[in-house]
Amino acid sequence: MAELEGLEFGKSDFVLLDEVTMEQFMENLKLRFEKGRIYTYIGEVVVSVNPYRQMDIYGKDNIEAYRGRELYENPPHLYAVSDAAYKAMKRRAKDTCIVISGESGAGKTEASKYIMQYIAAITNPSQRAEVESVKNVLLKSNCVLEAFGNAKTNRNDNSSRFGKYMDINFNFNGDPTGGHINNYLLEKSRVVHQQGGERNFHSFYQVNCSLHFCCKTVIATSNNDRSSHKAVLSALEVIGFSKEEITSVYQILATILLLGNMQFESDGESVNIVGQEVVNHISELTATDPESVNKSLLYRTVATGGGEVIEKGHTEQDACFGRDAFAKALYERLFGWIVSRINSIIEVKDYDPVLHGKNTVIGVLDIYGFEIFDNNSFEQFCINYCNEKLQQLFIELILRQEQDEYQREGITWQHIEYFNNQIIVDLVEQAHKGIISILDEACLTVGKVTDTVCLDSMDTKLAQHPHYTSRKLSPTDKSMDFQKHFRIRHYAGDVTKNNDRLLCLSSRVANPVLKEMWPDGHLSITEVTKRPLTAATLFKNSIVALVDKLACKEPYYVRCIKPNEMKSPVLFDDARCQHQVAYLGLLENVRVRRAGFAYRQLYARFLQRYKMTCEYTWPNHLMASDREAVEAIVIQHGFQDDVAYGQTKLFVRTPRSLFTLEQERNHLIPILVTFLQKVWRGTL
Ligand code: AOV
Ligand code: MG
Repeated sequence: MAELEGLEFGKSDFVLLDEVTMEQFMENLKLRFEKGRIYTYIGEVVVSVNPYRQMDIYGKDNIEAYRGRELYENPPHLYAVSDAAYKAMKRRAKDTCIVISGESGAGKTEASKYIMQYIAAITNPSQRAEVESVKNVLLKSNCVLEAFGNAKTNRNDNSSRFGKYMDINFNFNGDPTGGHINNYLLEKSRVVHQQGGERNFHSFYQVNCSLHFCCKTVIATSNNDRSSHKAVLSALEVIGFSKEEITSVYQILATILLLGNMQFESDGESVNIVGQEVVNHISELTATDPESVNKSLLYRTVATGGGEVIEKGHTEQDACFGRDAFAKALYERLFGWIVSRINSIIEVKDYDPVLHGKNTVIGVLDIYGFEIFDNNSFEQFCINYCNEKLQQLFIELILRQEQDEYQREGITWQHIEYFNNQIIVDLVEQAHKGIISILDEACLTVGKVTDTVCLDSMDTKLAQHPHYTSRKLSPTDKSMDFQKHFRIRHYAGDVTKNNDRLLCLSSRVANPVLKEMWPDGHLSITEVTKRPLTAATLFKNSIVALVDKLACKEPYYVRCIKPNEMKSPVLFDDARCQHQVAYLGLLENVRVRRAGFAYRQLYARFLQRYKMTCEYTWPNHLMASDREAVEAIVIQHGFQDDVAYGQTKLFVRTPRSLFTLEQERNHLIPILVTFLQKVWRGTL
C-alpha cells in the first residue's frame, strides 16, 4: 500500500478508496492517468493504463529504486510486482508467474517487455558469461517473435497474433539459466487475407512490401520495417541461428509471397497454373522439382471405395483454396520452427538438482487480448475463449489466494459476490454440448456437413443458453450475411462469429515441400480416418494445459486498460474505461481484497515501519514477541477493533486505521530528523 505520492496523484491503491463504488474507482483511475501515474495497485495486482507515450519511468535509476524493495515502499510500478515475483521465487523457492491481461492494445506486450528487462537487469550481478548469454537470448527472442507473430490490426499497430508464455529458469543464486517459450495458435489466416486497414505479419514487409498477400494498398503505419528488419537479422544472429538457417527462413517467406501471386486457369477439362515462373521460383527456393510443385498444387490424393489411391484434379476454387492453405501452413510451421529453434538454444542443459540446488521458474504470460472486429472468424473465437479462461483463472486464484491466506493465518473469511464467467467457458468447451464439441462433430462427420447444418445443430443444443444467440436472432448488422453467424456474449462484450470458414479446419495433409518443418510427416489416408483432432480441440487442449501450468504457480497480475480507441496520450474515454474495469472484475477485486482485510503485514515489518509511533516500541520493544509489540501499537492508536492477529501477520480491515499510523509517522519523521541532526551536531 504505497502512500508515498502526494494525494494530488490520487490513491495509489484502490483499496484505499473511501468507498468501493464504480464512481470513486473511475475518478481515481482518471485522475492518476491525467497526472501521468499509469500504474495503481489493488493489493498486489497492478492496474495499468496505456499511456500511449514514452514515459520516463523505466530507466536504470528506476530499476535501482525498486530492486529488492517491498511493494509499499515505492510508487506503483511493474518493476515492483516483478521484484515481488522474483523475491518469492528466490527467497521461498516458489515457482511464480506474471499474468498480463487486458484487451487488444491495452499494453500487455509492452508490459511483458519491461518485466523481462527488469528481471534481466537485476540478475547476474557478477556478469557470468553463460548467464549473460541466456539473458541475451531471452531478450532478443522478443524482437524475432514480434516480427513473425505480430501485425498491424485495426486495434493495435503491433498486435500479437499469437499467445506467448515464457518460462525463465533460475538457479539457486537467482540467475537465469535458461527458458522455454510456448506459443499458442498463430492467426495464420492473416497470411492470405487481412481486413481493410490491417496488415500481414510484420516479417513480410520487412522483406518485401509489394506482393499480393500484403495488402495491395500501402497502409501508413508506425512500423519502421526497414530498421526492424536489421534488428531482426541481428537478433537472429545473437540468438544463435546459423547463416544457412537465416537464409532458409527468408527463402520460405519469399516462397509464401510468391504463392500469393499464383493464379489458376481452367481450360474446361483441367486446371493449370498461370505462368510457370512462379512455379520455377518456388521449386528453386524449396529445392523441389517443378513437376512436384505443380502436382501438389493441382491434384489431391483420394482413396477409392476399394482402398485404391488415385490422383484427382482440383477445380479452380479448390486449387486456390489449396494454395492458401499451403501458404498458411508454411507460415505456421515456419513460426513454430523458429520458436522451437529458440527453445533448443535456451533450454536448461545439464542441470543437476543435487549439485545446483532447486531450479525455479518465473513464467510470463502475454497473450492476444480480447478483440471484436467487423468480421470475427475462427481465430477470434479462439482468442476470446482463451481470454475467458484467463479471466476464470483470475477469479479462481485471486479468491483462492485470499482464502488460503486467511486459512493459513487462522482468520475467518467472508464471501464476496462476483460475476463468474464459468458459464461462458462451459458454453465453449463443455463435452457434448459445448460449441467446440458441436464443431468437432461437424468437422469429423463423414460426408458433407454444411454450415447451415452445423449452425442448426448449435441452435438446437444451445438455444436456451443465456450467452448464445442464434444467427436467426442476431441480424443487428445489416451489412453482414447473418445466415452465417452466431453470437457469443463474452464477459467483455458481444461477438458475432463469422462461421463460414469453420468447417475446414481439421488437420490437413502435408505438402511434400520442406520436410524438416513437418517432423510428423504426411498424414496417410489411414491416419485421417482415425479422426484427427480439430484445430478447435487442439487449441482448447493447449489452453487447458496452459491454465494448469499457471495454476500451480504463485500468480502476480497485471491488468491492462486501454484508455481510448485513438491511441491518444491525453484522452481518457470514460465509458470505454469503465466497461473494461467492469468486465475485468476490478471492483470485485477491490471488494475481495477489503472484505476481509485491506492490509496485511508481517509483524516484524510492521514494527519496523511504525515502531516510532508508540512509546513502548521505540526505539526497541522489550516484549516477549513482535506480535505483542504490534498489539501495543494498535492499542495505543485505538484501532484494536479493526484488526485480526494471524500466525505471522497483522491484518487490518479498513485502510483508515493505517492512515492514522501513516500520518503519525509522516508527522514524526521531520521531528526525528531534526532531533537526529541536533544529536549529530552536538547541539542538543
Ligand atoms: P497489447 O499487447 O495489449 O495488444 P501493446 O503492448 O502492443 O498492446 O501496446 C499497444 C501500443 O501501446 C504499443 O505499441 C505502444 O505504442 C503503446 N504502449 C503500451 N504500453 C506502453 C507503455 N508502457 N509506454 C508507452 N507506450 C505504451 V494485443 O497484442 O493487440 O492484445 O493482441
Ligand atoms: Mg500484444
